[in-house]
Amino acid sequence: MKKSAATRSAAPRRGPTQLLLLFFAAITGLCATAQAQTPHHLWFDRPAEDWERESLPIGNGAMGAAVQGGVTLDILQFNEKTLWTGGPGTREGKYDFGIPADPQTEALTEIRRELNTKGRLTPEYVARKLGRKAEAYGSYQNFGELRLTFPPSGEISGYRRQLDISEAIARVTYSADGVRYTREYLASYPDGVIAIHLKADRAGHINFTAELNIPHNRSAHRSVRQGRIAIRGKLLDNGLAYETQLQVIADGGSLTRTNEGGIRVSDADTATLLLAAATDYAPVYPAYRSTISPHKTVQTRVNRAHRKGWSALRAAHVADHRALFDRVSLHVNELPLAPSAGKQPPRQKTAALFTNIPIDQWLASYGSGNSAADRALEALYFQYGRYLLIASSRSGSLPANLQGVWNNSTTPPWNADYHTNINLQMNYWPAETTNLAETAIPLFDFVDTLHQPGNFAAEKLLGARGWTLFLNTNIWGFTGTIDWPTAFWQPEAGAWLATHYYEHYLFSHDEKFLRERAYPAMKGASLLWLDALVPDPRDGLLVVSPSYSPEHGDFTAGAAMSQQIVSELLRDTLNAALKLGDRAFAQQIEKTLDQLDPGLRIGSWGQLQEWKEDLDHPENKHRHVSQLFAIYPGIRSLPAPLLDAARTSLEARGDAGTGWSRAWKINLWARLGDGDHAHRILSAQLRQSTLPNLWSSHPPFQIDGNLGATAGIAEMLLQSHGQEIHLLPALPAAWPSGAVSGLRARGNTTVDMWWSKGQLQNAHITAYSSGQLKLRLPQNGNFSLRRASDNRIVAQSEGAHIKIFNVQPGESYLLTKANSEVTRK
Ligand code: FUC
Repeated sequence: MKKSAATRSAAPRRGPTQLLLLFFAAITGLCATAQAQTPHHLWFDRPAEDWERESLPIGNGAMGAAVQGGVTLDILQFNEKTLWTGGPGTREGKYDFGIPADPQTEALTEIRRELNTKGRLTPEYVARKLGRKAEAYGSYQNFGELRLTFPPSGEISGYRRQLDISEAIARVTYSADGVRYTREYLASYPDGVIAIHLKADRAGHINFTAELNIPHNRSAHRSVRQGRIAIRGKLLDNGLAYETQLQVIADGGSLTRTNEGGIRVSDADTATLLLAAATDYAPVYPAYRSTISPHKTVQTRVNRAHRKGWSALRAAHVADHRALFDRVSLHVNELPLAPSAGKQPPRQKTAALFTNIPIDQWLASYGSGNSAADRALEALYFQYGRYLLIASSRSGSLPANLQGVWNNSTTPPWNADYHTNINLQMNYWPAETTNLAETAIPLFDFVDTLHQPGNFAAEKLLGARGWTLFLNTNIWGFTGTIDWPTAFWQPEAGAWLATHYYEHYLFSHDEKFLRERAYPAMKGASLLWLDALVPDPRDGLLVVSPSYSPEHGDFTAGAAMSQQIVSELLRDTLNAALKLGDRAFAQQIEKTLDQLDPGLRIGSWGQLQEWKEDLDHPENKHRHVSQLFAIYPGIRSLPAPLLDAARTSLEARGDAGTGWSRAWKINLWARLGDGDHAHRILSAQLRQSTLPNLWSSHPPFQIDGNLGATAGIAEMLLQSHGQEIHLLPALPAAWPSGAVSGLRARGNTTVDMWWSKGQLQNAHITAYSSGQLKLRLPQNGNFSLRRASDNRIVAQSEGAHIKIFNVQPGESYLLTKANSEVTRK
């Protein structure tokens, strides 16, 4: 079992007892088995014909590429996150960040007045008054294609195109004319390049031509020199400067320049291709342009990677990726496992059968009877979400957009932008819980850049201090509204994003982050609501008005989601203000919270109301389940009647939905403690909302469904909202046995667990801060909790299934079930 650096450095201070040795041996054995039984790769037995359904994604956060792996024509479509049309510099000069020159507060007041008298207004009516046509909003762009053309060969055999998600390497292998060929593809974060290595098992057999193609919506100056193709130019739309360079390196054989501007490799033993791309974008309001030319950035990266060479580049890449990926292992099984200390549990006989079938066939056969195969696919899908988050969100670049970092179009769906009424937030749901907190940094960096234009949005559109944005944003600080009636009004987006900063603090206990980054963002987002909430004449409580439950129904005042988000943020900010000693602000928030409508009402058919008035229709199946924000991603514990009402609403909405909608429901059912229901939705997501390459489909492909489902699986196994850590809160019957290691809980702790026959056997909790933890245990079994360093029982119990104990940083605690299979041996 691999551990994070943090876990390693926090090893117990004193020698572990025999019991601990037994436990570690068992867990280690299980996790080693988990690696063996849960494959960390997906593969096809043919090249991709369809980019969206079949390509295999690699990425380093800033750059992404889709591996298609053709035998005679291999197309590597690639992206760089900052290549966007729109924004400042567009030729018409119309870009205004979505903010009107004159305040629209009069129109706002008028709408509020009308809502007070009429109760409801149609989205079309409100959009005419408060919406605006977005100008020069722009779209995320396909950067281009690297095309590798190979000479025709005899019959191809043994073709395999595989993505190894634990090493983050894609590989194409096949045989032709008695020669075995291998191509490896990676996107290196440490070196900032995409690299491809081609080899054959016979010397002198690497022959191909490499060309770069770019879309026509940009000027292009090409040069080919010393094995390097460079293309540079500007987007016609906004003058954004870009450059891409490809270095071709051959070992043995020769390199020649083709008449078409490509590079031919002839009779080489191996070849390496290094690809970099950049623009002169800078995440700085208002110009968003850097003084560093993309030429310099790209040239430096390719030169450095060239000097480093393939082996060192590959080794650094794998080490970098594994340092994140290996922190969590998950294995679920339909059979009880009974490990004995020091011995590995027996391997599943069926393992070989399902790990060795192509992913499209494996996915197609999901649910048709081979439950070992199904469980392994679920675990793979969980880890694939972690892989995709690592590949599309690393420090130093923009956050994961609607398609992560992968986009093959110049007019992608929804501009492949950042939607903030669920999608961007969902992308980051797994970041903390699945031990990838670093991947959330691009989100904070990005949202920080929205504060300034967000101040103008607050002022001009809401007449308030602070900052916010609405439904959607681009990389150019768009914080205003658009004119799409059933979605444009989402002024709580800033508040929702600000809660992510606080989550990062709750998981990490990083007080510097809280003080310097989270609190300013949270305070600014809260300030807006101190100004923008209005008293509701119906009951005098403070409400958001106008308010719109995402993409559903009419405009009203005080829809549940609006109120729940604002309440969540204000409570987070109050806690942070108290912690940091900002008493004056804490008092202001307390006062507002006292009068705030919390947006939690039980309606006539027992449902959690979506609107302040009881308007919900029990037959309604809308994909957004916005009224359940407080259940998830909200982090407060709620009283049982509200949870029951949430259950009623969720049941009425049904299990169907688009990719992200199902993913949300997995999290919600997990929070409601119904693992079987969560699992049912996960199964439907795999069957109906997942493309053969395991990308989630809305349709079209959207990364949120992948990342949301990964978060949902983590939430089934471990929860830590409501000030307690809940072990196996929603374990489905389909997963009677399993082991997970490395999940993170709020309170700066890491948790490993092993369960068997549907029952928790042991858990290992490592603390990284001092404080008090409260553990909620499954109902079955009696557990003892011991400190690893001296084997002392540490917890006081509060009721049979609650353990409360003080923890020290670097100390581990072992929870053992009486008569557990480990302790008996
Ligand atoms: C939200 C969703 C849509 C889609 C879009 C990108 O507006 O309601 O279904 O996912 O984002």
